[in-house]
Amino acid sequence: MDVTRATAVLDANWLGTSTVPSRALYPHQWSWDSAFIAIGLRHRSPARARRELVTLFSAQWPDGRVPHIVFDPATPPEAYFPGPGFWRAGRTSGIVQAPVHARAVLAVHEAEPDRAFLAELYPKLVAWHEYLRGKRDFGGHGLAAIVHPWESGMDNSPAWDGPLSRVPPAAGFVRRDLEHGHAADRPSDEDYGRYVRLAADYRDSDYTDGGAFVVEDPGFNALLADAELALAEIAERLGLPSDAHREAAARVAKALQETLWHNGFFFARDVRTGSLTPQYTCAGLLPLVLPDLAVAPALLATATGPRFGLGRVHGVPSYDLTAPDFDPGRYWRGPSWFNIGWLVRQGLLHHGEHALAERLRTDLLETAAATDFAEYCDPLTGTGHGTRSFSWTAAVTLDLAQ
Ligand code: 9WN
Repeated sequence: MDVTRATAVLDANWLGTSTVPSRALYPHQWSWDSAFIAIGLRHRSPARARRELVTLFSAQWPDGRVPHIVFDPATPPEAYFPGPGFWRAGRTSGIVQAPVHARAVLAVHEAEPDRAFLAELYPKLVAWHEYLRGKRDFGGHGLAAIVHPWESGMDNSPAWDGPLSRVPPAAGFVRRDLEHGHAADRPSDEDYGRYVRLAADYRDSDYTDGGAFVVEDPGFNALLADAELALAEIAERLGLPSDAHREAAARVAKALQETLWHNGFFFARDVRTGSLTPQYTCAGLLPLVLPDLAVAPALLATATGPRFGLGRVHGVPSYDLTAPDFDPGRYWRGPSWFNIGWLVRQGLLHHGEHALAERLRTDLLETAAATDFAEYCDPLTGTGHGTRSFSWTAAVTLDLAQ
């Protein structure tokens, strides 16, 4: 029943060669959304899941970056801001999102083996990871830096408040998101002004220089290390050498540990000041996806403690439940997101926490169905927030229902 409804959500959001996260709020293809969508879709239509990823990588830039948005030419430009006219980068945006794609490609192949698909995507994934580990190593010690909060996928995370405070907000633009979402569930106007300023500055540097916001995010880098491990498996399935990928994964994981681990948690680092941002956010839990994480017991203690309440709340809160500015309904400043729940569950399975993983799985399935596949939910009550019929919430349902 829930599987039927989740499938219907993905069918309704399918554009013909890719899936929109949401018809009204996000009417184009988004990078990390497509990876989660493919992970769910593979159970209903492996062919469509392959197409989703092939379409995304058809928009890869010559320097290897995979853009965070691929614009749908049939959608009016005013439907989403900032649109193609703002980015001036052809049919894409110019920033990136977290590299969950190798994991998705491998998962899709496992659902229905297809050597041609793997062979087509492998060199593209290699170029993508090389871009991140090379050109994005602004800090110079082996971590990929993000240059915009949108790149983290956790736009208004409290961890960005410090670095963002250096960015003067832009004015003179119209927020399209507020036509489809409640203002209380979305980032503030001031934050939006800063996002627009940063994106314009990056665009004006021809998408090369980091500006005022250059941050090493533990979530982004944990997913990069995991992606290299997935790429090693893809190489092995193709009969190619895989050592370089495993070594790359180990280097990123080591840098993560040495640079971002502090007092039992992973924090983001502001490259411009050299300091760790002090907020406990769900990005700091994502290193749990790495099977060889020596600090997993300490991190699990934080995950199950009062700050995240894992097992006693709905999903995985995006922000510290004990922080004075925790907000259960506002975007990445408190609510639980279903893709993060899916990733943390993978981590729990890696580290032998089977009972907790099962509790999380059941809760994610129930909450997704009860909220009509909401974009995010209140961790304390399970009430849905944001848009409904959200693609990755439906996709995560399809995968967890297996
Ligand atoms: C900006 C599409 C995307 C997700 C992000 C989420 C939100 C966009 C926005 O929607 O960001 O990229 O307009 O707010 O934060 O994680 O990929 O679903």
